[in-house]
Amino acid sequence: MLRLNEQRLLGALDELASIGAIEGGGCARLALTDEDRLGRDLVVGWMKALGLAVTVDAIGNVIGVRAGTENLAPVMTGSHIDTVRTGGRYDGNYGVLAGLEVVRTLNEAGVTTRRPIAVAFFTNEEGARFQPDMMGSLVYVGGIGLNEAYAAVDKDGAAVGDELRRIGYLGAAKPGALKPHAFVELHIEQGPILDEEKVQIGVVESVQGISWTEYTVTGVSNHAGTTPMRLRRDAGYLAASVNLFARKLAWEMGGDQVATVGSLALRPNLINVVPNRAVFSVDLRNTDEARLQEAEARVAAHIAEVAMAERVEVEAKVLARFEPVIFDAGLVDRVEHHARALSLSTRRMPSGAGHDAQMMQRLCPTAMIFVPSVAGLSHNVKEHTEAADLAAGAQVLLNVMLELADT
Ligand code: HGY
Ligand code: MN
Ligand code: MN
Ligand code: MN
Repeated sequence: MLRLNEQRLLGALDELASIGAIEGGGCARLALTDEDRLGRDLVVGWMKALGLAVTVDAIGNVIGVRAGTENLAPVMTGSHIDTVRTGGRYDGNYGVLAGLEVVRTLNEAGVTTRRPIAVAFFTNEEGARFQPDMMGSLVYVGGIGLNEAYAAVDKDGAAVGDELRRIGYLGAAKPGALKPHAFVELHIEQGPILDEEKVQIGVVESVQGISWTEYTVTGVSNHAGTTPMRLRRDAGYLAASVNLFARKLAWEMGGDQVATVGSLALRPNLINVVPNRAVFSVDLRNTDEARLQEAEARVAAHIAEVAMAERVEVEAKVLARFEPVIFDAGLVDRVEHHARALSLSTRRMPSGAGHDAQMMQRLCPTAMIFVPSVAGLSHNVKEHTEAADLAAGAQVLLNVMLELADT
């Protein structure tokens, strides 16, 4: 059996993590920043050195293709190399670099495959700077148009289209022109399940639904000392109230329901002024669409009730809304089969995090392979996966792709 080179994979992960490196061993390469550009340039260089035909599409997705003996739809793997601001070194990067290690292993062994093999990284998977998240893969599958994506702006008003041009990744290729035969994404779990249960491979059956909303609350700034409580129109109070409500709701609903108020900005943000403006985000997720809609409705009702009582105005902006996605059953079985054939322990599970694979399932049979995250930490510089687990996941990817490439 073809074995990939674990040390090379670890070395590539370290080298990519050195770009945008931050205190504590993580990396910050927000989408379309100069750090993202440098990471992209490094990976594109590796793709070319492996002899891949590299294309950059109009939303900045990059795909390297290794020719097959027949001109058929490729077997594609990939993920993302943009990170959140407190990113670890494995989220996304691992799937892309493992894909390149698969190619390197085939090249060294002189193995040809019937189908081409493609390795992709998609633009702005994280959605930390520009929303929606999974933007590049969403455009790739026709989920949103290029102009809508180009118009997305960050907190400083910089637009995706302009930033793509600025970093030199506004490509010519039409997103989605290359329709894969199948797509398999290798990723760290980013949650605690595999680590707690000491299971080596997560056979991912689905991705939970995601609901991102940004609320802008307008109240009245006033003196913190002289303004009696009965006269206040405190925008910050509503934001805090939603945070408490959403958290309590998630506990009450139980199951997979999660709720996060991750970003909050108050104005004027001064100790002695009642805030007249609050801008905050609500991230709600559930594997069950009906339950997710219930959570959305209950949060919205709470906001309306408090806004009325506090006499503040609230404007809601949906930043991302994706229903749960079920992966291709046959491909999921194949992942499980190959993991077990390597005597690796497995368990089937949903993904709590969003991934490019959830978009690719709209285009072709798709599945994901998870490896454990130590203590379930991710979107945290302490994100860690043991070398043996990284190697095991990549070996499953190699074996699944090799089999698919000859179907
Ligand atoms: O938030 C997510 O799950 C994805 O990484 N953007
Ligand atoms: Mn990721
Ligand atoms: Mn992430
Ligand atoms: Mn993700």
